[in-house]
Amino acid sequence: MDSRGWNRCLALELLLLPLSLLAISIQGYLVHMTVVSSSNVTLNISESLPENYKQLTWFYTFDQKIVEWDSGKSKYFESKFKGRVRLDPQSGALYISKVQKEDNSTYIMRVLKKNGNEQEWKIKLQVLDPVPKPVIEIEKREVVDDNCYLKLSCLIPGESVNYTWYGELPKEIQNSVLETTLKPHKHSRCYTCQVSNSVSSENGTVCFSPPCTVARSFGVEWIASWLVVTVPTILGLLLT
Ligand SMILES: *[C@@H]1O[C@H](CO)[C@@H](O)[C@H](O)[C@H]1NC(C)=O
Ligand SMILES: *[C@@H]1O[C@H](CO)[C@@H](O)[C@H](O)[C@H]1NC(C)=O
Ligand SMILES: *[C@@H]1O[C@H](CO)[C@@H](O)[C@H](O)[C@H]1NC(C)=O
Ligand SMILES: *[C@@H]1O[C@H](CO)[C@@H](O)[C@H](O)[C@H]1NC(C)=O
Ligand SMILES: CC(=O)N[C@H]1CO[C@H](CO)[C@@H](O)[C@@H]1O
Repeated sequence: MDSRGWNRCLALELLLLPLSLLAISIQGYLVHMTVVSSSNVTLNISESLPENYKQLTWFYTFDQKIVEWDSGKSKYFESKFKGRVRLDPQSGALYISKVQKEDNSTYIMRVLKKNGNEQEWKIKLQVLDPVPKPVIEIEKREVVDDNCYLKLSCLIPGESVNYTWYGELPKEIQNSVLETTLKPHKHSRCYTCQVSNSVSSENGTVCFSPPCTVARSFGVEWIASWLVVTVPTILGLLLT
């Protein structure tokens, strides 16, 4: 991308950031926007429209027109956007209220200039639902000498999310499952699972008091726990 391109991108970023957008990345002249569902979105380009353009059209996909401005009038087409969109002919901005997941698409704005040429801009809009609260499933086995093996599974129904476990761990774990062994301890130990996508994040926390009792939990909707009777073979398996 040339420096003019970058300037445009920067300008666009600065322009869009205050509009409660949570993540924006830009590649070339195709703008990517990621927004949370139910929010209001403005699709806008960073540059001025050509002077005295003749016609301006916003498309949802190439064959689905949303609105067309021509001879001083905006015509809104029958589409799922009717009643939810508004065009600002001055800037070409398209306001969409209450975006839904189904609204994700590459939107196209096409402008017919006075000289008969057409120019086109594309904005790729991704609409994500906020992540739900995670559910932590606990599997524990008390092994000899008050060592407690824990397998904590952070569960989210069918979503594309990132997981991070925090707690008294050598380092954060980027996985939905945390396996650790609680050594004998005096104070309770807590583990937090953070689930996030690019528009939101939620935590679930579970705490254990010595030696291995679930003490407190936050953001945990239900807990399944299996207390497995300790037998030397399990210990053998776990400690290897
Ligand atoms: C979105 O826009 C509608 C009107 O179009 C307004 O009533 C609502 O408050 C707006 N919501 C947000 C979150 O800005
Ligand atoms: C859209 O972009 C143009 C050009 O940068 C700017 O003048 C205008 O204020 C913007 N409109 C909105 C609604 O953000
Ligand atoms: C998860 O994290 C990686 C690396 O930070 C990122 O590239 C990816 O987009 C994230 N996925 C989601 C669903 O947020
Ligand atoms: C989730 O937990 C992490 C780690 O403890 C913390 O940094 C973050 O602020 C928490 N987020 C929320 C929404 O509570
Ligand atoms: C442009 C875009 O992100 N399109 C996606 C919208 O959502 C459907 C279904 O989830 C996907 O198949 C598209 O790729």
